Amino acid sequence: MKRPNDPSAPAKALYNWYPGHMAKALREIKQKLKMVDIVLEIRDARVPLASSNRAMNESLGEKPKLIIFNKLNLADSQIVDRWIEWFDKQNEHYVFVNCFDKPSLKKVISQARKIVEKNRKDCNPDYLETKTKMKMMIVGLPNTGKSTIINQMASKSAAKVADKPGQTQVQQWINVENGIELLDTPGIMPPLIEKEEHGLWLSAIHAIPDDIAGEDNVGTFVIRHLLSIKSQDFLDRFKLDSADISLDDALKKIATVRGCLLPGGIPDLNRVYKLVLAEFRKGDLGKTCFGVPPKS
Ligand SMILES: Nc1nc2c(ncn2[C@@H]2O[C@H](COP(=O)(O)OP(=O)(O)OP(=O)(O)O)[C@@H](O)[C@H]2O)c(=O)[nH]1
Ligand SMILES: [Mg+2]
Repeated sequence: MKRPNDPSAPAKALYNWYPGHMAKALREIKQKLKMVDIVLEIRDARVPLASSNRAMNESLGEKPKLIIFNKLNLADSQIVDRWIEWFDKQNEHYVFVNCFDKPSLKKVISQARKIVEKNRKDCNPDYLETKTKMKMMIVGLPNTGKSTIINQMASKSAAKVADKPGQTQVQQWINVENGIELLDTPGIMPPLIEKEEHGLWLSAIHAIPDDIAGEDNVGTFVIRHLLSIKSQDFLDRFKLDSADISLDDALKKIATVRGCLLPGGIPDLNRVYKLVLAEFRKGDLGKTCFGVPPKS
């Protein structure tokens, strides 16, 4: 594994994580495509573009697709509004949700059904709306909440979920009421992450395991980011008086406030990075987004 402090590591390679089960999962997605009416692509509302996967999307061909930007409850609502304005100009079906909110998930299902019915009519002008069967394949990057969405839609714990990327490793069909069948698939990373910044964003939201880029690298990035946006939740939680402090001072203060100290009062940085990442991912350090919509 290439570590961030390894000078021989090319920046692009640092964040690449493409274990064997992902290549297999992509092949299986292509095989099952014919069986489904629609693909739900799950992305993370905090990283709306970089949490997509161009290689995977290309293999979906012309299949109707609905993009779900999940984890809305962790995202900065002002930046989300800018993304909504931007996505309204793109030719794609999309919705932002917190999947633990049942009414918004119901809307997702009815939006998917509309897309499916329109597609059926477009393919066959004599088609009469049936409102019966609908098969949906759920795809996306690891840890974006695919299995959780399925469980929420099915109102049961049918698919295993975990707060770590790579939980689902095999496909699984799950039946929902009203003739809906959902296909859970393993999270798939793009084979190559082109920009270092995207690698950091995806590590911060835990689409990439921490041991790929290193907790120190990801933890440092998250602290710098929270200081740069002057997150009040972050400042309050660690009793920081101001965001205009150095990274070192922030690390020392967090270590002191949380008692992460080695003998002699030296900050235990490994513990600090771990706790910052855990609390950030729970949303305890404020709602945030990485990046803003492109100008064009
Ligand atoms: N805050 C918040 N957490 C969510 C949401 N959706 C899912 N999660 C959490 O995200 C974590 C990952 O969920 P999973 O459903 O296992 O993600 P997955 O996409 O199936 O992951 P892989 O199987 O690894 O590809 C879990 O800890 C969920 O509780 C959401 O809308 N908001
Ligand atoms: Mg899963």
